[in-house]
Order: sequence, then C-alpha cells, then structure tokens
Amino acid sequence: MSSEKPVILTCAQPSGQLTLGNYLGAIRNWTTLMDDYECFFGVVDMHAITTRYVPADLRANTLSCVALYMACGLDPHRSHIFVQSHIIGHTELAWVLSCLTPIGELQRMTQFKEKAAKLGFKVAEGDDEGVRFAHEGARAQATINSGLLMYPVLMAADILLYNAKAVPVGNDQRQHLELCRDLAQRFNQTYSDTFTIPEAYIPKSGARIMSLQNPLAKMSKSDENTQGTLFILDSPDVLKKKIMSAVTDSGSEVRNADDKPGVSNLLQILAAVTGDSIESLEASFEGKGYGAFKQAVADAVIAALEPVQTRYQALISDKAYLNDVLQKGADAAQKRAYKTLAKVYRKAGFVERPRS
Ligand code: AQP
Repeated sequence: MSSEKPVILTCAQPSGQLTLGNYLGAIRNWTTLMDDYECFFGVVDMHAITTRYVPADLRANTLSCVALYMACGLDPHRSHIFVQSHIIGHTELAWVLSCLTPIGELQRMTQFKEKAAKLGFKVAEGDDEGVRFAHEGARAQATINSGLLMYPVLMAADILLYNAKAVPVGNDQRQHLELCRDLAQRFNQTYSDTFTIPEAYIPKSGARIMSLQNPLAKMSKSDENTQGTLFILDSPDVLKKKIMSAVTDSGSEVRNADDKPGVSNLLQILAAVTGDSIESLEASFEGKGYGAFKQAVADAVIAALEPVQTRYQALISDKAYLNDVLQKGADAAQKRAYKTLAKVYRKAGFVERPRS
C-alpha cells in the first residue's frame, strides 16, 4: 500500500448491530475509496461505552462489525481495519485536546443535547454561554456521563491521530468535524504546525435511510423500537415482516414527496439497492398501491443482503482470520498513531521517555 496516497479515516461505533442505513449510507461508499486513499477503517468501541451498554454485547458487536466491514466489501489487503481500543493514542490525544476545549463548546453540540435529552435531561433554551441542563430527577443524573460530553473530543483525536486529510461524514457528524478542525487549528497555533486540517469527504451517492416506524428519524442501530431498523443480519423473514409493516402515508400513491416521508424512505431504499432512479421507480409502481410496492422493496433488500450475509457467516466463524486482519490493521494504525503522539507529546512539553 503506497504511503503517498492521502489518508482517509472513517469509523462506525459498535453500539449495536450494523444496519441497512450503515451499509447504504456509509460502508458501501467506503469500498470505492480504497484505490485513491490510504484507508483506515476503525471500529470505535470506546465511543460505544458513552451510553448504557452490556460488555458481552459490545465484544460481540465489535467482532461482528469487523466481519461485516469485510462482508460489505472492505478489503484488508487494500486498507487497514482496526479496533480503536487496540491502539494506544486515541485517549491520550483526546486528553491533550480536551485541555484546549472549553466545556461550553461541548455542551452546545447538537448530538450531545439530543442524547442528553433522550436520557431525561431538559435543555435550557437561550443560553449563549453553553447549555445548562435542568435535571429531571435522579435517574437522569445517574445515567448521563462526562464521556458523552467528551465524545466529540475523542472523535477529533481519532481523526487527528492519523493526520487524516479527508473524513467521510454524514450531516449529523458535521458539527463534530468542525470542532475537530477548530481543535487542530488551535493546537497548531498554540504549539506549532502539527496537524493536517481534515476536510469533510462528501460521497457522490449516499442515501440517508430513515426509521421504518418513524420516517422523520434516522434509522439507528440503538433505536429501542427495533421494528424501525433493518439490521444487515436480519433473516429474510424478519426483513420482510419489518418492511411490510413499515409506516406509510395516507393515500396509495407511490411518490417521493415531503408529505410522504414513509413512502419516500422506502423509495430511497429501493433505489439504493437496485440502482434504479426514484423517477423510474415511481413510474413502475403507478397505480399498484402500497402492498405490491412494499413486497418489491422487501424482495430487493433481501436479495441485496443475501450475499453479504453469506460472506459474513464464513468470516465470523473464522476467528483466526479475523485476528490476523485485526493484528495487521492494529500494527499499521499503531505505527502511524505513535508517530503523531510522539510529536504531540514533545510539543506539549512532556519529557521524552528514557530508552533502556
Ligand atoms: N440511517 C442512516 N442512513 C445513512 N447513513 C447512516 N449512518 C448511520 N446511520 C445511517 C452512517 O454510518 C456510519 C457509521 O455510523 P456510526 O455507527 O458511527 O454512528 P451513528 O451515525 O450514530 O449510527 P447509529 O446507527 O445511529 O448509531 P447509534 O444508534 O449508536 O447512535 C456514519 O458514516 C453514519 O453517518
């Protein structure tokens, strides 16, 4: 792999099983990057402990995510696939960056406010100094943790540790990337030029897949209502059931429109898995009603996921191969991470560790 290529870093957090949204909106696009970039594909398990989780599930989801990366087309011979907690440097750099980050900047992050609100914290409106939270009882105070607040700093460290030039991000992560750019600039100004300022990489095509039960919300792996989420590893029966009971809109016309978020989402999914345009799909389902349309979506999704599931089963049962991939990925990632960390520590004024 040539080290001349610009570095791209992109990750998913194993906070659950990967979804059709992760596949169509992210991983499938990442497979097109491997020739033009030196790609680091991370499984960011340390981010997954910012919300409540079960350790055994995290372990299983992390390995499952690695196998799914490859089943979806990421090639370990042309990229570096690694697990965040295997690499020394992410949390170390996050600490240094956190000392350059005012708390108010983190409290203003939309995703923090949303996740905190989900945990029962009420966000006080109109506070320019940063968000104050009106605690709603002991449960909320017990469940929110400072890791959730620090999440964007750790994400900045993930990116800067590899001196990534480009980072594919969805709209919901743009604010975090902005913070990362600010922190890189702040570090460079405070100490001296160290970090590449990363750019957002906008893929040519990238569907945003919404929940089947609430088409105004993103399809999420940690959604409590699993009926709204299509997991890549769902069986054909389950996929069919979820799609057939997807929320649709009034009327019976299969049309992509703002007042038809449920149908529009299914059209997006069908277009993404078949490669057909939305317009041609609208035309082919004219007068056919929702039943036939949903059936076609189910058939297409099942057919698209079938080869991924078959490859996954072979990969997940070959633990020796998975270990080998992770070891090679970790070696390459660690080499790059140590280089950056040594530079950062030197500039921050830490005394170099004596060598024996
Ligand atoms: N529904 C989606 N449509 C399109 N793209 C999506 N991505 C996630 N959901 C959709 C993209 O997948 C990549 C990896 O995402 P992530 O695992 O790091 O985190 P996330 O965006 O927070 O995904 P979830 O499923 O919503 O996780 P939870 O439930 O834990 O918060 C990213 O590029 C993301 O944009």
